[in-house]
Amino acid sequence: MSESNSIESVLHETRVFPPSAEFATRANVSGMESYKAMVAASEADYSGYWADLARKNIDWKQPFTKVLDESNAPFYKWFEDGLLNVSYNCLDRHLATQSEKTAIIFEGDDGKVTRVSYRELHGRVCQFANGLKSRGIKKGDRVIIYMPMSVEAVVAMQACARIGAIHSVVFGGFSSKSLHERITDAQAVAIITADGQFRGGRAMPLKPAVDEALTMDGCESVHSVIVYRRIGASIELDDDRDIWWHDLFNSQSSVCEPEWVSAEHPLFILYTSGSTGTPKGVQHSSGGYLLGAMTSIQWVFDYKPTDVFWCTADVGWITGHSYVAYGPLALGATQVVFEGVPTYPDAGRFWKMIQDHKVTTFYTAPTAIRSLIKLGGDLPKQYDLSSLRLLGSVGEPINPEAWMWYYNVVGQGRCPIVDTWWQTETGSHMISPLPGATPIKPGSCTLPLPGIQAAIVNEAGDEVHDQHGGFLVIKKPFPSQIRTIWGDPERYKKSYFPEEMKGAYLAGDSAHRDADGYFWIMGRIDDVLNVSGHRLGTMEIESALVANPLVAEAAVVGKPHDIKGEAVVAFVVLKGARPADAAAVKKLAEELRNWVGKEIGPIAKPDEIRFGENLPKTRSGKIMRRLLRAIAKGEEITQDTSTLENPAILEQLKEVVR
Ligand code: 6R9
Repeated sequence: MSESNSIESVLHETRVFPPSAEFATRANVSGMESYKAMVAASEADYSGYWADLARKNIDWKQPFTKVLDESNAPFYKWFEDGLLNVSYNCLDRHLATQSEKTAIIFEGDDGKVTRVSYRELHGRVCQFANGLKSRGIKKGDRVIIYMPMSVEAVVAMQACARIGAIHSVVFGGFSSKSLHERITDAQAVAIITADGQFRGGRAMPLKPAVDEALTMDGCESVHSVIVYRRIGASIELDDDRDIWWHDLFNSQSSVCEPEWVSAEHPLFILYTSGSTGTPKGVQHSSGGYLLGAMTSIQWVFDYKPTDVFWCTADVGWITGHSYVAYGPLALGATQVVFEGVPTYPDAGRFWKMIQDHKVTTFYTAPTAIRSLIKLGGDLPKQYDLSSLRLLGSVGEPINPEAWMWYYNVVGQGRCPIVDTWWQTETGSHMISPLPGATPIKPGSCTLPLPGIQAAIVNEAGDEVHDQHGGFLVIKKPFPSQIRTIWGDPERYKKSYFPEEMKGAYLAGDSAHRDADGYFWIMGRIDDVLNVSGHRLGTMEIESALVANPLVAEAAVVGKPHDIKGEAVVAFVVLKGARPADAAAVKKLAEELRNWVGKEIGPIAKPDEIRFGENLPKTRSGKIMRRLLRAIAKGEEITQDTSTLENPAILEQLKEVVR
């Protein structure tokens, strides 16, 4: 899996790139001594350190008196009696000093550019927030947002925050089934969506998936569907339930007093894949979450008011929450929001946009970098990228080869790369270089941020200091961490704070540290795949496959993929006989791929399907996934297969149907 892949390449990695004197001199955190001093300060007075930052960064309606409450661990609380509003912190507080500054430079799939100032964005958020209130939506209600990348998606999130409603953004590439699962789990009262979205020159409908989800059981809680018109599709509106965004919006006042909430009030729920069962609704707080987004942008992205920041992540993922919808706005930054895809109209799109908008800080995923190398490794040279000063990477380990290209060709050897390790659950960066301080090594996310106590432990939860590695944990609670799994506190405890870990947060990744103490992430320890930086549970894909009437049993594993990081390989046992001719087998495989696409979303479609009369199982009936992983990779089978119930099956499963 990606694990062995990255181990192989990083074991030989010895290059080190210290920050240039020029970058370091101007940096917010300049030199390793400054970093070490921050770490020392955070260790000397842990809660005091975070409290100071919370006072400095956040505008409180009512200051907090309590910092960290550990009395009901692992249900930690931060700044609980403080009152704030996240949207106030992202918008209102900038109006006195920089109301005309551009908050968002939006570029559509078609290349059309719109600029929105802080004053305008504030007005729109207030207007839409009043619209939500007019539909009876109030503090604590859950609102699903199923939208394309747009100014409106940010407005929708901010408007929820303004009235204290808890949003749950569902990525526009997810199917109606996935959407339904999230609507019912969150018991949402409203859905904000669009008629469709443009991607790569094509108009794709969105609203029909909402309609389909709402015909399924358990959606009685939904009383409103608000539809933003993006593609001009003719769609059906249910008079009682549905309303156009513009009809709701236009009649509203642009004054809306924010709802002041406790720092612990849930800002949002974001669903992510775990090792078992249905996706987990990761619940985040308001105060601690905002603090993590803000401090990390200042430290890791070395934020300067003159920056043009561009994080390419969709708001459907945590990266698009912390580094598009909230963090940059809280700091009063100018940022680019992009609707389209990196390869349309050609693989120079990102570079052209960096040139056109004079982007200084560019944050993307290794999978995008790898695909752009493949499609046009020389293309960046055709553009003026001299505005860039800092590059970032997120989502999966970046292989040193892609890192070097990013560094030399995109960054022209001038821009530090911050390889940021973090998760949906951590809310903000945990391990990352500080670009004016940390010497960087290709493939390593380097060192924990100040105030983050990361460590590597063995199965007994004891810290290991050798270089073999183990489980990545975070030893102390930190402000931006997950508060619970929505509606399932037991699962929260079991998933992240298993007893062996002695109170530390178990991240679910394996990692090792080198002689300099740098962290190198090796991959997931659970049955979670990382496909193009997106987390997918093998169980989710297996359940989708067995839900097909033709399928009796299925097992899903990952295998290394040049661009996507990991590819999905499915082993399928049919209920009936396997079709005799090759064309029919191929057709069936295609049918099942599309089925998974419909059940979960196109990102989960298996890259390969292999059919067998059986799956390799131990005599106690456990599927031998290690074996399946070896078969998927085309490796010689060296494992002991003597405990297999049905050894003959292995030959059958080697045959690939594409
Ligand atoms: C932010 C985000 C989290 C998982 C995480 C790890 C992998 C993320 C990484 C990285 C190596 C990095 N991951 N960043 N692995 N280096 N810089 O991606 O959140 O979607 O929850 O995924 O992604 O495996 O556990 P999320």
